[in-house]
Amino acid sequence: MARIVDLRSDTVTLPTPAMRRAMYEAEVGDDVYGEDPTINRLEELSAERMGTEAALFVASGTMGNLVSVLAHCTRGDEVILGDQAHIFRYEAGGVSALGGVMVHTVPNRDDGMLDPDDVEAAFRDTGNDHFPRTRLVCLENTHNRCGGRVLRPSQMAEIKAVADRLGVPVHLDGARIFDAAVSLGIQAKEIAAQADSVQFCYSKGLAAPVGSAVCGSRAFVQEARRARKLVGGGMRQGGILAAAAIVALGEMVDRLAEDHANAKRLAEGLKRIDGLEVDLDTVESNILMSDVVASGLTAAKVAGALTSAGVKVNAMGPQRIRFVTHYGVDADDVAYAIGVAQSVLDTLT
Ligand code: TLP
Repeated sequence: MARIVDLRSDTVTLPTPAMRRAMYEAEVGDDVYGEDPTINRLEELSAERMGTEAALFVASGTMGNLVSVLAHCTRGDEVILGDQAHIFRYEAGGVSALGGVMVHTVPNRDDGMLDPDDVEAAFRDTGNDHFPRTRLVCLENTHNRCGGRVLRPSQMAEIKAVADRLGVPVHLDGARIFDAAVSLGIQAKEIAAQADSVQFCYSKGLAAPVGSAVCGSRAFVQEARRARKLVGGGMRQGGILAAAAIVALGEMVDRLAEDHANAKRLAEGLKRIDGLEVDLDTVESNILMSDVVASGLTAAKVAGALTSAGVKVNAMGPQRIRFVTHYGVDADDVAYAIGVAQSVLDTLT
């Protein structure tokens, strides 16, 4: 069979042998009654990792962000978030469709940050009956569409300060918060401390098959639990899945550094290819973006040709391709992918 290197996303990671064993042996119960010991354990461990009072196991990052917004907001409220935010771009408009919540976007800077002045200017005057009520600010770290860029806690604190002053909470889409933490050489809880609630995924770089956590105060998590039921996310004997997530938290965090090193290697290799542009300074975690402008081709064309040649990638814009490294890709795969990219670009240009 022809060799495949799948760089579409870290969502394609397969569970480790230790995860499969843990799933087989998991003690389970009915989680809607709070009786699944494995989910209860996972929730404790997750809260501990984020430094929050409580955590909730949910089916996906999308569901985690949705129930967080539902817990913070009511219909007609407004959320301020970046125009490149995953919640705005890739979650099927769930907060509006299911929560009746308006989104108010402000531009994301290239590094994934929001301008604190823009956030402040986006706040509504609560004394004016014409306006929706600003109820939440959302950040994302690492930032997916900005190319896996990492926000430092000090940057997040600038946004938190504005939100605190204006009296609304901050939610962090921390789908890849452990990538941010490993990249900065700090604990994830130092990042989580700059938000009132956090969603993070077990199922991306950490390689668990399914699931995310929603973390925050006990009162917030209770509301999120109710919202999870509302959207059909009460999972009964979900401990089978939580068992893999426990292994993910325990064994898969530190190795994210390998994915980051592989992303750097890949970036250096792709940069040498005529027609592909990569800004090495922006490669901070396991995601990198390559510009195809110089090739004179569309990203869809180049991504299609790479995929046909066995290096699977996604176009993330008319002239941008995203490459994501993960547990299923080693240094040899990276070297192979660079070689394939070279010959694909030679053929196309
Ligand atoms: N992102 C996926 C796609 O939806 C684009 C990917 O391949 O990167 N927040 C962030 C920052 C994400 O990147 C994702 C997934 C989610 C939330 C949603 O997680 P899931 O897929 O578990 O619903």
